[in-house]
Amino acid sequence: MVGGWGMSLSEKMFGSQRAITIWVVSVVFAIVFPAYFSYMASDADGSGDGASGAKGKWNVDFLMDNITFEETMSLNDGEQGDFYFDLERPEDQMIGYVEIIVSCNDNDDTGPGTNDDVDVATDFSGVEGALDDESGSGTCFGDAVTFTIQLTPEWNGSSYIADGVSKDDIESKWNDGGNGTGEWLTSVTMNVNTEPIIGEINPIGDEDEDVTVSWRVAVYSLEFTAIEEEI
Ligand SMILES: [Ca+2]
Ligand SMILES: [Ca+2]
Repeated sequence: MVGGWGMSLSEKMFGSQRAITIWVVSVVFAIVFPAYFSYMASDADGSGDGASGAKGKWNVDFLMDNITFEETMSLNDGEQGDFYFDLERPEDQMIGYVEIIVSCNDNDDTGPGTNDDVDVATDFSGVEGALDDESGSGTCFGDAVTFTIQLTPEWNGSSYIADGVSKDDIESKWNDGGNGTGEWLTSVTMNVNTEPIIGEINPIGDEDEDVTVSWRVAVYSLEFTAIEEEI
């Protein structure tokens, strides 16, 4: 006979040793992989019925917004100005941090050593949560003093991927603990510096400066989605 018709049954099916090897490997894959997939599936289901306690892989994101407020006062040399900002609980949002910027810009005189400066101290006793007070000094040449007070620990608004944690774990991590509302009192004492007063050349000198205290409250709500594992 001619061609393939003369081959044995095994020769027809497998053709060669190499073909047999491919067959065996294929059969192993056909058995092992469905078993692997069903094991993985039952493992994922078994840890919590898809409820909030189930551990998984999540894409964690934040919807962010700012609450801002500012007030400006003119202060004389040695005068203290008390700046008040009352923060109410934002609806359905957490407080990430509060940034306080004290700014002033003295352009009344230009000689060396004539730039006004400020001493700043806070009183957060009216704010919910046991916050440490801040203090600092700076020159009236733009932003003189900046404080950042963290309310949600570690929060900076960056999205990330969390693996091996539950929905509950993520929600409890990103939480301001109900802190941050209330009166964010910031007191500024002005130090006016001026050129020497010499008769008609500089009859009055620099007497005061405008100071602005601005608060920026970074608020957010949590947004996360489960990531499908690609196998
Ligand atoms: Ca000055
Ligand atoms: Ca001034």
